[in-house]
Amino acid sequence: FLPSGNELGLVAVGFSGGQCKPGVDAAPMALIDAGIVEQIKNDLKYNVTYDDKVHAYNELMPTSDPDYRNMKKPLAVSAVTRALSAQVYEHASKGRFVLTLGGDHSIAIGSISGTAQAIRERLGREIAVIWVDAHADINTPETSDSGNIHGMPVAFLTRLAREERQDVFGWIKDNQTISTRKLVYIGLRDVDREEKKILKENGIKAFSMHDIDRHGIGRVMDMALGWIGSDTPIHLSFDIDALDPMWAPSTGTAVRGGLTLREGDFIAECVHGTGSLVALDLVEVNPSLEAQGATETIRAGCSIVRCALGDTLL
Ligand code: B3U
Ligand code: MN
Ligand code: MN
Repeated sequence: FLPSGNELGLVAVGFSGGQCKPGVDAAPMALIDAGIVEQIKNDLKYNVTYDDKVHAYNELMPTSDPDYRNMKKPLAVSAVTRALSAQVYEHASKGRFVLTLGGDHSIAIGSISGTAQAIRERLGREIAVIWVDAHADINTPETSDSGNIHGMPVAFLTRLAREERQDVFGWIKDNQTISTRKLVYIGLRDVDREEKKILKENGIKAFSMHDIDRHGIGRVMDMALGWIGSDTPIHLSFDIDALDPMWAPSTGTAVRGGLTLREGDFIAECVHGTGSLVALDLVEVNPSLEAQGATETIRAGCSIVRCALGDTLL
């Protein structure tokens, strides 16, 4: 089921409405200016399908978007992720590997639902999701303290949170959802109390920074990929804040005690090595925060993407 012929579809999503800090919408352009597309084409030899646009989805923005069930900007996030879901589906259903450059992590509602649907239809398979992040992003609207939807995407994708209203994620169909059994976290270190309860009660596989300290990233990757099992299509959703702020300071909610640059790259290399990776998100790069560190954060993001696409050291 490998995406055939090194075909890659790129979607650039300049959206920041899943959280409160402006600037994360500028990340796709910053990554592209740093040469990510050339690297993918020339160095890694992918055939890239890209509409040459950073999508802001301005035409989808509601004039009024009051909080609903404690969610901030519910209409905007729902509309953008719905449109993104269709874009990602379009690429994935044609057998392309899909690279989505965010944007805040709420956009994973769109990218993962699109991949899940395409892989179900094309291969009759459920995808696995590897979520690399300092945070679990599995709050329901009711458990969230912040109301920021970038802290909720996993809840909506797994149906732990659901909403009937079509304009507030009610558009998510069963064939666009993922199973909690095929979800694995790596890098967690800032998980809300209610989220910990959700992880426990649902038996969700999670490797925290403690686990990485104890076992080393090599064994953690063996365990993570062993849990998923070989021959399962994988969507990798990589939040740059999984990296320690030493390597990726320019992100909305930096948490100290994170992954080194090499550990982040290693995760991406290992997932590539399965031969089962079908889609990748890179999210939460915010070049306007810690401006001195923006260049390194962008370079770290480019490096993660290259590693996930098969760049090798030797
Ligand atoms: N869990 C908190 C904080 C958070 C989640 N994701 C990020 N921050 N980046 C929340 O708001 O749900
Ligand atoms: Mn996240
Ligand atoms: Mn995060």
